[in-house]
Amino acid sequence: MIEVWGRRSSINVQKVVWALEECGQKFERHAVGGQFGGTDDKAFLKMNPNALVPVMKDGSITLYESNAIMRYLARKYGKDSIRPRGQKAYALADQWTDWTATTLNPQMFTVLVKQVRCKPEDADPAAVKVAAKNLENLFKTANRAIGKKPWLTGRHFTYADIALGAFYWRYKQFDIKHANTPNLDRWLEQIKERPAFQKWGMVPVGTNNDEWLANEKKLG
Ligand SMILES: N[C@@H](CCC(=O)N[C@@H](CS)C(=O)NCC(=O)O)C(=O)O
Repeated sequence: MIEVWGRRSSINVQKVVWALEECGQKFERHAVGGQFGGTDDKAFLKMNPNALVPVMKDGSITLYESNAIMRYLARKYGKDSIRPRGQKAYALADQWTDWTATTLNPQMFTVLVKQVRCKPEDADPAAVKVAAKNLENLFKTANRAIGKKPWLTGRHFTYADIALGAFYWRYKQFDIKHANTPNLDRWLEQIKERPAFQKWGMVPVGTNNDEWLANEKKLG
């Protein structure tokens, strides 16, 4: 049985368990990280010396890095579900997946830790304002790229839709000024219809630290 280590409030864990569900794979998940701790345990550090979630174990393969895990799942189990079909779709799926991690995530992280997941005295509205402006531009870029296409890379759903979908869902919950991105809104409506997203991706982020921590505990 595939095993996953990670708390459900983590966006990177959400991507992995959502991908597993899309691939129709059964798995066992252990709530680790955040309030649950465990990432500094010797056994965990052996799996991921970075002390971060998620970690996935499939037989003799133990992997960290959520996007690497999604790509592994796509190759091994994702034909007809999350695996891109053809060179162009593969190239675009990787481009967008990397974009979420390297370009989008730093701005998302600023809003998360300076507005939602911080004590009131540690909030930094100025930094959040700058990040929100950057996010408007970034999501407008993605909005133009998806255009009228059903999914990010074309006609078929791929792991890139999971990578961007998890972030866009969270973005829409942030209490900040949002970009006008109707193509992404239309695409998110399709994502919301997917049972795997409903089960693993539709996770409330909360508007303040207390809500965040309460959600984390409730979700496991
Ligand atoms: N690049 C890594 C980032 C992993 C990461 O930053 N994980 C965060 C949660 S999203 C974490 O483990 N934080 C510490 C904790 O939960 O205790 C990935 O995509 O898997």
